[in-house]
Amino acid sequence: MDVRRISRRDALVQTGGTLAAIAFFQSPLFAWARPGETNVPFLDQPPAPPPPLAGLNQLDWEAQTPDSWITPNDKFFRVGHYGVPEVDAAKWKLEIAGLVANPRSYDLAAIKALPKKELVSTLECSGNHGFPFLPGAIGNARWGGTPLAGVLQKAGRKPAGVEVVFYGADQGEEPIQYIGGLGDKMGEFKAKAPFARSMSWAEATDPANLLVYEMNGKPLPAPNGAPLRLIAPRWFGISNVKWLTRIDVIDSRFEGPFQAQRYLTVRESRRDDGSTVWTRTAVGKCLLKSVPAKVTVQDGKYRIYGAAWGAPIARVEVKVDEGPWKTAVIDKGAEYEFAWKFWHVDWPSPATGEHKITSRAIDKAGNVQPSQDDPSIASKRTYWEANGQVTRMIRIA
Ligand SMILES: Nc1nc2c(c(=O)[nH]1)N[C@H]1C(S)=C(S)[C@@H](COP(=O)(O)O)O[C@H]1N2
Ligand SMILES: [Mo]
Repeated sequence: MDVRRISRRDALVQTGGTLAAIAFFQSPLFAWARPGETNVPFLDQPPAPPPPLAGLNQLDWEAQTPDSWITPNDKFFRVGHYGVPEVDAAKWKLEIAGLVANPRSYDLAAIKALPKKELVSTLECSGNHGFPFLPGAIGNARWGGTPLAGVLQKAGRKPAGVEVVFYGADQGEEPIQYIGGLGDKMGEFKAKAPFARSMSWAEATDPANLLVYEMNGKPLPAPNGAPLRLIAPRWFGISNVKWLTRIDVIDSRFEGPFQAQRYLTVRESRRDDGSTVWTRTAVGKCLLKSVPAKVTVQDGKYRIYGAAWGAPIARVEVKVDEGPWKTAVIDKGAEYEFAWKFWHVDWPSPATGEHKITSRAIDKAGNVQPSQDDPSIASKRTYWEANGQVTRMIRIA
């Protein structure tokens, strides 16, 4: 994939080909909250993702109903950079190793014997909305497992241990550039290593983090990380390591390819003196975000539905075209810290013709989801962490 931010205008140009197809687009009839309401499909339907992402199983926003506040396991998106590894749960072990006082290995029965906790939380890929073809790399599930903090505290940190590395069973080759001893040998070789991500000890022992073996009351499915995965609800998808085999405590920052190379956000940032510098930061914690999910009509009365997540949500606002922001009603999820909120706002009497619908979330600290021309979004040259306001196009007949 091309490391380049695609602007909304580009996105609309790229989806232009699908506009003509909309006439043939048969919208299924879904009721979110009002009996008998029907969907008015958005004009800007996402294009098909490139073939390597075909198995992503993206969320279909316009098919969401009140029941889909929990995303069913078979509708949950799936990302695996090295495919789905074959893991024999009967032979599987989780090693807790490195700079710990009590290294040990757990089989699945030993993990399940630890205190059980359930958590409803939303998982979003940091690439979601980074491309026109990627609006549905998100889902919300009830995860069941045991707190990671308990396992780490049992292991006990040695004083030098500062970083906790999570390894998956999936492996792949990644390029490494090197310069030989005297600087005269330069080149690149490929190194095979398992998928890995890390957090600091303090971040890893956050009581919210779970080692998960259940998803929506069923055994964790293989594509989502069976037999055991990390769910770190404050973090983008990439940190939620699947098919866990080993947790290593080390004495320095971890710079694996998914930490320090492939998941970087690059911005062209302006300093106070007007000069420009390029900054590179690792994709990390979730960001405040919302989307308009669908528009329905019932007896000529229109309603806009959507979702918000990524931070403690105080409020969601919606605007039509360049009109005023209108506060939405939060319908579902308000009492859950890490689960998305489902919201709606009535749109009583839209004029016929094309309209733009935009939503923005406001968190409890007063932060506002940035607009597409906010410097934090506009200066971004990579597709990750695309939490800018989402605008959808619609035609009212
Ligand atoms: N071992 C492993 N864990 C992984 C990945 C991976 O490729 N390998 N992909 C990550 C990414 S980028 C995302 S978005 C989430 C997706 O989780 P899901 O497949 O359950 O939706 O898993 C994360 N954990
Ligand atoms: Mo991801």
